[in-house]
Amino acid sequence: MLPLAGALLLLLLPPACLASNPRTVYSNHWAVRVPGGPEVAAELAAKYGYLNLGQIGNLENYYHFYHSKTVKRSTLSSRGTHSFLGMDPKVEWVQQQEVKKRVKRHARTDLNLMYFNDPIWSNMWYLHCTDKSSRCRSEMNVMAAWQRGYTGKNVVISILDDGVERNHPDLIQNYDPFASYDVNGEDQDPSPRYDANNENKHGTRCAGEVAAAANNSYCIVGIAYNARIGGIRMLDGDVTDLVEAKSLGIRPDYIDIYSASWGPDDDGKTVDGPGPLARKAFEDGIKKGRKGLGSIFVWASGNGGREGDYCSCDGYTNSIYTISISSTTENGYKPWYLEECSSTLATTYSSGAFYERKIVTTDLRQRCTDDHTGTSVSAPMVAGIIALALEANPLLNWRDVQHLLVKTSRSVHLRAPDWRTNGAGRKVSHLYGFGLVDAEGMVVEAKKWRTVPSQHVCVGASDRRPRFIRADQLIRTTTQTNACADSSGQYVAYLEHVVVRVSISHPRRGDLQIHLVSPSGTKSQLLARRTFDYSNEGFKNWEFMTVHCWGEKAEGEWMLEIHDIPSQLRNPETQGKLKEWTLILYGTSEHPYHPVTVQHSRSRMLDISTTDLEPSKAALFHSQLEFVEEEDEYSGPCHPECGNRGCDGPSEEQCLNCVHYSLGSVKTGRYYDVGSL
Ligand SMILES: *[C@@H]1O[C@H](CO)[C@@H](O)[C@H](O)[C@H]1NC(C)=O
Ligand SMILES: [Ca+2]
Ligand SMILES: [Ca+2]
Ligand SMILES: [Ca+2]
Ligand SMILES: [Ca+2]
Repeated sequence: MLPLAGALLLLLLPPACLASNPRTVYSNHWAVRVPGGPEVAAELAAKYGYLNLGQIGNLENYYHFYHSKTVKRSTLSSRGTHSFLGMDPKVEWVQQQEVKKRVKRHARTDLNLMYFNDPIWSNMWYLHCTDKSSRCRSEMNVMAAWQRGYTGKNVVISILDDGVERNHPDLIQNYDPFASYDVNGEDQDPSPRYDANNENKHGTRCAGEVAAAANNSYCIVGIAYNARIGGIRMLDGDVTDLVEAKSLGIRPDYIDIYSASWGPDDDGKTVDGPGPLARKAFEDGIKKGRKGLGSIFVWASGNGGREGDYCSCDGYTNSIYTISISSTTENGYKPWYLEECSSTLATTYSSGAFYERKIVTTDLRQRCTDDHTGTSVSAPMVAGIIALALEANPLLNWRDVQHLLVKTSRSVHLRAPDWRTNGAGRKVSHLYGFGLVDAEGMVVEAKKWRTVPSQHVCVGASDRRPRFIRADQLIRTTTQTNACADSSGQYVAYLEHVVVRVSISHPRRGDLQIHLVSPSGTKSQLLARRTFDYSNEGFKNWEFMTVHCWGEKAEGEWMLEIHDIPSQLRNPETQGKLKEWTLILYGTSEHPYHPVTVQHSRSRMLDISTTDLEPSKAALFHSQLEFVEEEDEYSGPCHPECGNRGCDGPSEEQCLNCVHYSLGSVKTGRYYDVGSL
C-alpha cells in the first residue's frame, strides 16, 4: 500500500515529469516504509539479508536498505528475496531505486576534476570524502559549494587566539590588517611570539584552515580561500574579562565572523563563563555588530572529553550567542576529546585515534603541518563555511546563520548512541548537535533565505520552592507555560534556544545529572556527572542551554529532572538543595520558515538528482522544496514556449518544468522527495 502522501504525488505528477529514460536502470538500494520503528526495520533488514542504512533523512518510517548481492546497476528489476521483503506484513511499501539521469547540480564527476596545484591539497581528506578510498563516508560538501561560485569573497573573519603569522606565504594574500589587533601587545600587529617550543602556533593553524590561498603552489587550500583573514592576539598573556571583552569587540562593523577555539579549563571540574564585560561584548556584538545584523561568534565545544568534562559547564560555548561546534573522526567515531552537551549546534571532521588522520594546515615559521587536532579544528572550519554562506547572502543575521546550521547539518554516518528526532522532526545528539555541516546546503539555503521573524524572549516565573536533593534520588519538577502568549509581546510559539537558570547547593557538584524534558518529549541532558568535579560550590544562577528543542512548540509542560548519584568519595548523608530555577524560552511568534503572510500556492519539480538515495541528501531536498513552496505566485502571462506548463515569470526561462498544480496542503512538499526517489 502506498502512503497517502506518496499516492497524492503520483496522482499529481503529469506524465511529462516522469523519468524520460527509455530503459530503467535499477540500483541495489531500496526505500522501505516500515511503520513499526527502527528496531523492526533492523529486524527486517537482517531477516531478508539487507544492510539497513538507517532512516532516510528526517523522513519518519522510511528506511534505506542496501543489498550488496544485487548487481550494482541492472536493467532488470530484482526479484526473489526482494519480493519477500515487499510481502512482509511489517512492510508497508517498498521501492527498488531506479537510477535517474544526473543533472548539473550534483554532478560529482565535476568535483573530481577540481584541481588545485597546492602541494598538500590531496592530503585534505576531509574535503575528498567522495573519493572511493576515503574513510570519511559523508561529505561536508565544501567543493560543491565552491563549484557554485562561493569562496568567501568580501567576507571578513578574525581568529581570536595566540596570534597569526601574517607573512606566511599561504596567508599573506588574504591577510587583512583591519581585521587584526594585538590585545596582548596593545598594537596593530598580531604576529605571534616565537619561542623554542613554538607554543604560539595555534592561531596560525586556525587561520589557514579558514582562508589559506588557493592554487598558489603552496601548502593547502582554505575553506573560504577568497575571504579576508585577520588575527586578534589575546591568548599570549594574562586573559582577563577585559582582554576577552576587548577581543570580542574589535571592529564589529568590519569583522563578520570571530572564531574562537578556547575557553575555561577542560579539566572536568571547572564551571566558568564570560564575566560581566565579555558578556556585554557578546550582547553588543549580536545587537550592533555587522551594522545590526549581529556578529557571528563561532566556538569550539571543548577538548575535555578524556577528563569527563561536559561543555554546559563552559559558559562561552554554552551561550546562545556562540555557535558551538563539535568534532567527529574520519570514520565518524566519537573522538577521545569530545565533550558532550546540549548546546552544540553542529560538527565537522577533525582528528581522532592514532590511526585516524589529522588536519593539514598552515604552521608557524612559514611551514605546513598535518598535525592539527581537536575541536580547535572544527570552529575555524565552520567559520569558513559560514563565510561561504555570507557571500551567498550578506544579509543573514546571527540567528539566520544558526537556523541554517540546524536546517542543513545531517546525522549521516556519525556514530552516537543518542540520536533522537525532536518534535520538529530534526535529528539531534549531545555529541554532534544537528550533525555534520553541509557547506553546499548552507550556500543553497542562504542564497534564498528569508530572514527569520524577530527573536522573542519569554522568561518564565522563577520557581523558588526549595527542594532537597538526596543521594540516589531523582527529583522531578514541572512548570506549565503558555510561552508568554498573553503578555509583553514576547510570545514564543516556535523555539530556538532554551535556557534553564538554576541555583543549586550541593556537597559534590560532580555527582549531579540534570535533564530537561520539553512539551514535545525531547529530553536534553543539561549536565552529566563529572568524576573530577568535587566542588561544594554548586551552581549560582548558572544558565544551562539546549538547542535540542529547536523548531518545537514552546507551550505546555516542561519538566526538570535532577539526579544525584553519589560517588564513593562522598558521604551520602549530606544532601543538596535545588533553590530556584527559571525557564527562559527563545524563539519566534510565527513559524520561522512559513510566516503567515506568505502565499503557498504553487510548487514545481526541481532539477535535483535523486540518484543514489544518499540519506544525507533527503533533508537537503526537503529544505530546497520547502523554499520553492514559499515563492510568491506569479499571476501574469507566460511565454508561449511554456505551453501548458505554467510559469513563475514572463520569460522563457521561467517556464515550469512540469504542468503546474496547486498544493492541497503545504505538507505535500514533505513527501515530495520520497515520491520521486
Ligand atoms: C589551478 O591552476 C591550474 C593551473 O596551474 C589550473 O589548471 C586549475 O584549473 C586551477 N584550479 C582552480 C580550481 O582554479
Ligand atoms: Ca604585536
Ligand atoms: Ca595554498
Ligand atoms: Ca570544557
Ligand atoms: Ca553556543
